[in-house]
Amino acid sequence: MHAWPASEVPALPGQGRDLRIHDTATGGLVTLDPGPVARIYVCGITPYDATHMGHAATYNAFDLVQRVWLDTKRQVHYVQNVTDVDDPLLERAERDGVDWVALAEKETTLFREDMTALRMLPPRHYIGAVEAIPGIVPLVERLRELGAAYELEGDIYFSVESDPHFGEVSGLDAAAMRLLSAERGGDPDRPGKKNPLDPMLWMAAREGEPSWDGGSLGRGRPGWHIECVAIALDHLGMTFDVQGGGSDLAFPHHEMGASHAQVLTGEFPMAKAYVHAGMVALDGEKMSKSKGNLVFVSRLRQDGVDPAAIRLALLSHHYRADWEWTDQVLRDAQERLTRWRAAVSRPDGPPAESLVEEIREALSNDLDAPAALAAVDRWAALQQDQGGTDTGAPGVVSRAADALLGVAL
Ligand code: 5CA
Ligand code: ZN
Repeated sequence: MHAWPASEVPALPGQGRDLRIHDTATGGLVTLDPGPVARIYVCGITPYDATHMGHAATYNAFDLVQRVWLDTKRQVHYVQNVTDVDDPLLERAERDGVDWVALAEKETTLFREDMTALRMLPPRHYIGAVEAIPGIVPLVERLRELGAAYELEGDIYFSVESDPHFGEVSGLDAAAMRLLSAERGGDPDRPGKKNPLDPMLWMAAREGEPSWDGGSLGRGRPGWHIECVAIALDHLGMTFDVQGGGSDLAFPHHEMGASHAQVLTGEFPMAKAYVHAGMVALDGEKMSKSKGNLVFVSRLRQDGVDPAAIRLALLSHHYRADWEWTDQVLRDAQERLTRWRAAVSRPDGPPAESLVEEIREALSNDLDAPAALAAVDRWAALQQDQGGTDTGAPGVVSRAADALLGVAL
């Protein structure tokens, strides 16, 4: 699949800083030292509805990761998937009487447009589940050979007990895992499973549903976790730097994915940091396509909201916090954008070198975007109150906002 066009990332004076970030598996901050090429996998959308503010907030967090690394002059190998075949997509297509392929294409196109408008840097590889199937089949076959997978009425399951590290990503107890498994696409109550938590690797073809040739697995379609693992291992290999997504993916998705990868390769861990963004809510409940309590990026854009203001609204919350989308959040962001634009539109201003360092420091400290915004606010207030004589400063501030925060002033 093709991704979307990259906005330019201006070069900044001085030196970028290494990223310290919260890792769900260890529960603490880790300083990543990726070497010249940083490797990150971020779970992409299931394209059955438009991009909402929750998705945008999560992709904003990982866009900051990429920007921090680019600022250290590293290359970034960023991989993202599109879950373009899965139960929720097929169910929505059925409900609306539309072709599931057409629905996925339409929503993926809209997602690309939203990401472009928000200045999210594209992944280097943007891969659909369907196009990954030829790579998924041999992995499931290999898991069977290793005795880590078994068949149940034609479907193939992964045995969580085959990974001694199972449970280490989310750190949850069995009861909590069971509850979340039932809520998030698992089938803990299906009779005949070795362990209720075992996730499906390959689902045998169902009447009226799409299916593909699975070689020795028979016709069917892939499970959700093995999809991401196949794509990640293919493009990044093992022990990549960051596995990212929203906090609703920590269990079961990233837990299962890590176990699949660890059993397949015999190496540990799959990722050096499992990074999870908080959940954005609307009217007190997590924004979700299944609940329908959504604010769409595309809707705001249609209404004439400047994408830079949407971006500032996302940046005004720490990525790990759960927060509530309100009209006031957007109004505050619009007001901030106006202040910042006025401040950089003058021919000179207060010196900005230390501001660049403050933004760098804030972002390298577990992506503290609110602290970065506060630093720019202080410079803009100084500009407003006292002005300055540094003719390079407004340009430096514009370039820093663009390069490090993805905000075009
Ligand atoms: N296709 C899978 C991942 S492989 C999936 O979870 N798709 S999704 O469309 O449901 O979500 C895409 C990304 O947005 C995921 O990282 C998910 O954790 C995140 N996300 C979904 N809802 C919210 C929300 N309300 N707040 C923050 N992030 C969210
Ligand atoms: Zn995923």
